[in-house]
Amino acid sequence: MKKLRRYVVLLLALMVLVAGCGKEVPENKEVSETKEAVTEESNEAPVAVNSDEKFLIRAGIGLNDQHPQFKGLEVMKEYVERESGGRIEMQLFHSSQLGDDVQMIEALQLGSQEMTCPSSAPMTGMDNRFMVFDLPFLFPNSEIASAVLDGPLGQELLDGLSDNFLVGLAYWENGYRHITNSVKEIKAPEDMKGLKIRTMENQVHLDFFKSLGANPTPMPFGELFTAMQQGVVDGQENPVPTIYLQNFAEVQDYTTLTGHVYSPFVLLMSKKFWDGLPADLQAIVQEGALVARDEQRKINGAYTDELVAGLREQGMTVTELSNEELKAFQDATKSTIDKFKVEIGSDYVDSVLEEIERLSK
Ligand code: KDG
Repeated sequence: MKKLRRYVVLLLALMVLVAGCGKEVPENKEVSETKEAVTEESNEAPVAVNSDEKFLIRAGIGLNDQHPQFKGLEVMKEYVERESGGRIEMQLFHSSQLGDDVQMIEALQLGSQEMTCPSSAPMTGMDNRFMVFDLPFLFPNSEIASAVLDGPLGQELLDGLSDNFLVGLAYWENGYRHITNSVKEIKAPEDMKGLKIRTMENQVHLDFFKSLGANPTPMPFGELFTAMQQGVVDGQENPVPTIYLQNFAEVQDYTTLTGHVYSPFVLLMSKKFWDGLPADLQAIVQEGALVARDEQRKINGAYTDELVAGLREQGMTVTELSNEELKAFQDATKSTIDKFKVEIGSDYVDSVLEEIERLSK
């Protein structure tokens, strides 16, 4: 199924490449022409605008415009537009306005959108190694997670994306995920039995919730709120900033701070668009992605610390687990690591585990 989907995307991308041979990306050409027309209408002497010099980056995400992910995009927009002297314009879209994570990734591959920033979970359709980040209770803290992601092991995965018509620019932070639900307080793995939980579209997440006895349903983020509201699912799991800023308290009563997985965002660009960017602008985009990454992680960290209290103010019961209670969740889901190790690639998993151990000393 995964292979079939990949072939369809490859075929479509080939068709687009053949059809577009020797042409500019249409939307980006239109931007230049619009700007030319505006200049010609004014009384000032027309400024010659070379259509090759203006580029439009449409960046779309699933979360809303209050989320640190969107703030990161705002930082990047400011940097890239300033440093390029206006040769690049960034337009930002939130709340799945351009589609869900999988749809936007496919739009990048076809060259009909320039940038998106999914969680790493839906990326596993392209490279199984991304599943390593979905293994439960892997990273002991976010500093170590960032160091592994920004180091050679994380970079290796970003570099591999070019085979899938994508450019991996950087890892941003989604954060430690926690379980919410509308039925009861969760303190032990047994409490999860029979609960209908929305997960991201990813095998490791499904397996994790199955080993807790829950009933997991994969679903795009954009459909989640309504699914909780209508009782299609009892609960879900996401980091604190998302639970708070997407107002999940309106449809969920309980949060348990399980922190069962650290979820990175992967900042992606369309390779078709990237290949048409002059080298100086490529450098500005790459640098902007890293400048914004550092700022985005800072904002996300601050929100994470502050907003646990916010969830209580929104009326949720927030349950913190003792080390012993947390260990019960770890023990119940240990089998997930063994089950997926071969599929991910034993060598890659071992390298990540060794790196975590080295950084933990
Ligand atoms: O903008 C990113 C979101 O679309 C998504 O990745 C958020 O963690 C997420 C989820 O639960 O789908």
